[in-house]
Amino acid sequence: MTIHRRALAGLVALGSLALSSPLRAQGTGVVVEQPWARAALQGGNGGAFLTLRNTGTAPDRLLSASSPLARTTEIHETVREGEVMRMRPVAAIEIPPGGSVTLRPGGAHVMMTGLSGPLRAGTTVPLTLTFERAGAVEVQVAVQAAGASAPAAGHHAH
Ligand SMILES: [Cu+2]
Repeated sequence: MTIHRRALAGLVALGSLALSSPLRAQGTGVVVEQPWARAALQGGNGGAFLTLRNTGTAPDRLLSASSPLARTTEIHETVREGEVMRMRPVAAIEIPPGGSVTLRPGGAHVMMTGLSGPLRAGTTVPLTLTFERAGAVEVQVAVQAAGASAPAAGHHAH
């Protein structure tokens, strides 16, 4: 009986450790596909778009983003208010296990504001995405022309 209790207590302790650990737990994983952004001017704002694929077995959530090029980086959604479309920050974007979510122009996106340098078409900018379970994932975002509406064909970021 005592042995059983100890084993159980050990399991409970392990369980809570796994929950609070910043390290990647088994069964988690988010793949970031086709990150891209529109060209933007120094001092201005730039939107970044990408597909988040959850290869894990539990839901995960994109909690925050950051880029060394931007003063602030937020996760935005686009909502209709009467006749106008407005952007507003969201706390998180949930990605179901085995599913994917695409951030695209006119929808949810990563908003980089106060750019310390221009986003030039043909270059890449680093972006770190932080997930509740998968932790921090750094990607290189391919900058396209200012009027682009989709990622360049054939471009895959790893
Ligand atoms: Cu925005």
